[in-house]
Amino acid sequence: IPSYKLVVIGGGTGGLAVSSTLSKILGKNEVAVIEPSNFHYYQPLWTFVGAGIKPFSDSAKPTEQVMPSDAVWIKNKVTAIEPNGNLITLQDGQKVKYDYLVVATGIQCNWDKIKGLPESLGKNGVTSNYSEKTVEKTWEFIREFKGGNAIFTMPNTPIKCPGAAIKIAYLAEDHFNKNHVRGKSNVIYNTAMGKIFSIEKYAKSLTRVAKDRGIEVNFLTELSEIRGDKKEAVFKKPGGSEEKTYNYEFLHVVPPMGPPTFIAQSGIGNAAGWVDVDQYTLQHNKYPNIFSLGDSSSAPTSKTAAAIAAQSGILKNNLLDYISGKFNSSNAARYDGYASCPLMVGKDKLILAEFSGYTGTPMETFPVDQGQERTSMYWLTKEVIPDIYWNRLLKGTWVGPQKYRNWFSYLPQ
Ligand code: FAD
Ligand code: UQ1
Repeated sequence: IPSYKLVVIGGGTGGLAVSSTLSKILGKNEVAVIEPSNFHYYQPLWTFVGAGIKPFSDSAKPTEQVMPSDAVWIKNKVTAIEPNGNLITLQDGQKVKYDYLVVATGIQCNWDKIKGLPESLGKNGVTSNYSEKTVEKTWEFIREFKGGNAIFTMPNTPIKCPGAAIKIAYLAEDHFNKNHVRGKSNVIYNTAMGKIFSIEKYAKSLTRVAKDRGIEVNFLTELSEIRGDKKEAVFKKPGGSEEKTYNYEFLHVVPPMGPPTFIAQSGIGNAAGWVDVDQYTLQHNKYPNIFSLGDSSSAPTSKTAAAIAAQSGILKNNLLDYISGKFNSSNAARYDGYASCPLMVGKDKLILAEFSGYTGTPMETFPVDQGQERTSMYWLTKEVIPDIYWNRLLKGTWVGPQKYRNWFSYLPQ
């Protein structure tokens, strides 16, 4: 059985941010990354791709190009972990052993939980920015939209980038104006949640913009079925049974999401099925040689790449201490819940939400009010952050903007 000092499951944002640094420190071929996909995606770009602002090709790179050169890429899928035996089973039945394990398998989109969604996706005006297969359809359908109901949905589960469900509504509305079809269209955001955004400050800004732009926002309105042939979408109250059917010409769906199922089956999940880690140290609550970050971890904050940047610094610190026998949970590095969601509200305006998911309070980097929509923040998100992602986060040298936040905090108010 092949054996590695460190195995990282998942070659997405979190997996590469960690394996890049640790493969350099632990030495060539001591770290293995298990990742089935031939492509790595910069998913935050998909909101821009769906709105026709960036080409899809900017969001994808071959996995072999982004895999750390000192790490071993195992191109396979994990089906089970035996945490008591430090053993992993792969899809083809092969086994891999580890001394230390990092789980970063992301969140799973459960398309089949909405009746009629799998068959409708990519056809008859139904699309989603949440799949590499349909994100370009979003732009095709926005361009072709001639009026009627344009509906945007948000499910009743945690999702990655909770703002992404509504950002595309603002961008589409902007385009309908430019295309002179806005006058004969209704832009409707139907969310299964009770709020537009979890952090009060940004919820206020988003509500103001929605009102100004005439976007209808309906709370506790959950998509339950799509009848693609009739262009009908059925909504109900979460947990309720009373239905409301809408006709649509355009429907952007954010699917229900949940943890990958093998986590719970392997006995490393919490009650909800996320990898059960200490939210501050990111070490597993039961198996001390397992750590986890990103969308598949139980850390109760917004599932974003920005959060992973901050988590990666903490995780690497604590895991290296653990490996060298110096780890002590009472004075370990602690993750503060930092997350960020760049909220485009138009083709050159953006509210840069930055906050702690643990305290619910803003943690803004720049010495300006980021609750205000700004062209500068739009440009930062569109032109600078992608570069930070590819060249710094994936290479292990970006652990979030905390340093800059601290510098700016010395400026006179
Ligand atoms: P991922 O990057 O999704 O990687 C998980 C990896 O694990 C994948 O490569 C997958 O193939 C692999 N994997 C899964 N199962 C297995 C298995 N069984 N065995 C082996 N490998 C497996 N974040 C922001 O910060 N800002 C934004 O503006 C933003 N916008 C977004 C917009 C959209 C439309 C989307 C979809 C996401 C957005 N995000 C944004 C969220 C961000 O992309 C994710 O939070 C982040 O990529 C999660 O990283 P991860 O490493 O946890 O998972
Ligand atoms: C960030 O660090 C990050 O990871 C690279 C993102 O993911 C795409 C983000 O969206 C944001 C906003 C940040 C935070 C960075 C700055 C410069 C405020």
